[in-house]
Amino acid sequence: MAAIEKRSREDWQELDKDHHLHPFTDHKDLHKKRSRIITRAEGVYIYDADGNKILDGMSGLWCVNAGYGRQELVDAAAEQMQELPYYNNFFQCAHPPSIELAAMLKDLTQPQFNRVFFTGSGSESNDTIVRMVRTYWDLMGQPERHTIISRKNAYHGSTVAAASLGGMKSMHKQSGLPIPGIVHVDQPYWYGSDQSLSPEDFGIAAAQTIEAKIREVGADKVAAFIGEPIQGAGGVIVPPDTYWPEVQRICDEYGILLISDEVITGFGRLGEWFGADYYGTKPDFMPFAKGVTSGYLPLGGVFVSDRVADVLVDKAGEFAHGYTYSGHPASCAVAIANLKILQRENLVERIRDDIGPYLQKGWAELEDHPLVGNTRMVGLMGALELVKSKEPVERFDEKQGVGGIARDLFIENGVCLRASGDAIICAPPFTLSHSEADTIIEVTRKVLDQTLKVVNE
Ligand code: PXG
Repeated sequence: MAAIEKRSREDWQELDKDHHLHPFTDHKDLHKKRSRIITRAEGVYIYDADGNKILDGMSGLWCVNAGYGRQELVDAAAEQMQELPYYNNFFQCAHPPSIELAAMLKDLTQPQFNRVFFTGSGSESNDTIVRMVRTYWDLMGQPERHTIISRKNAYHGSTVAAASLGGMKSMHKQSGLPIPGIVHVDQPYWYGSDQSLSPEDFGIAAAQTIEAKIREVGADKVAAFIGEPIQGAGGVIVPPDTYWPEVQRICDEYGILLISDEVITGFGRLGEWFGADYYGTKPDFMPFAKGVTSGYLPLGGVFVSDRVADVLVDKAGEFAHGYTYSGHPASCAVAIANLKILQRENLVERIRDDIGPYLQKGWAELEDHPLVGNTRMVGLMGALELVKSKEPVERFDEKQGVGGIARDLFIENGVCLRASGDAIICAPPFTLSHSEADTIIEVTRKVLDQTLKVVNE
């Protein structure tokens, strides 16, 4: 018997309204129009309860990288659940899926990474890192090295520590964050600057805000710097090429740990296995989640470099931290099957050499549209910014909600993209075909025309 009752769309919407609190949602606003009920998916398409077919240009929430309908992943979960649906990795136990996955992951990463700590999500991964970073410096005899530097507009998750690492003002405001010992510097957002510097000089200057913060806090008090290789939820902020090498130089010079948050960029989205590989950094930690299972089951984790792991193993005694679902067997089995798909179908190389450049070309051409101030895309991670005027850059009034208007028009036209303010974000599954890429570009052009009409009314 099916576990899920079959009801009409209206019945589901009613139950949803009465009983379900959603993440990142204005419920009063939602209840005026009701939820869009998604019932199934196949390939790069999702289907709603009315049978509408929508091209998912966001891979769910940046995670369904291998696409929907992968029977192999379903089988991996079912087989593992029959064999061992749950057991933990606490108290001197382990199970084959977590062991096999840990060993497999090590082969995909840079040589300093030989060990992984499993969690259930990206937020839990970043909470884990806050504790590991501070424990590491305690064990190194420098307990005053406590402060973690992050960036404005960063997104590192929604738990208390992860939201503190994040630089979203609206999140901080709602619950008295950040927690002590977390400070924020500028993001490397050249298009959002006054553009008085060249992108190259701006990249260096943005990185040097980290150095200024280190001096302000005191070099002996800074523990780590965290950044997403490309900021995702904050609007796909692609840093100038000069940025990450300068960040690496600063971290090296002051001996502070570098955390590359790979929750979105990990497992291929930029056409390299990790964002750190794309930008040539050598991080000490890499939190991951999402794409490791292509979102089929929840799983996260932290790659811990030898520099830190050796100290934790040798000196920490018991590291008193862990989650019931750290390395859940079914999630690990799905991750292994998913990574095998990425390898067998050469999906990461496909992004670098084929579908990435193909979609990037069409996306860049959208810049000729009167509403589009800027386009950017690396691998299959892109954004375009809707502006009132291009030269000089003039933004729409926030209250107009132009990004939201465009997002709703996208859905009406059968493509799901996400709005972050007035930036439209695109991060489709790695399996996107050329004709599906053409559809994204054609629909985007049409939606831009329609949005312009609404704005001019
Ligand atoms: N780090 C980064 C870089 C992320 O993008 C997290 C950590 C937290 O992961 P979990 O698994 O705890 O959600 C994320 C998550 C959006 C959106 O609207 C982005 C995320 C999550 C939900 C929505 O862009 N990123």
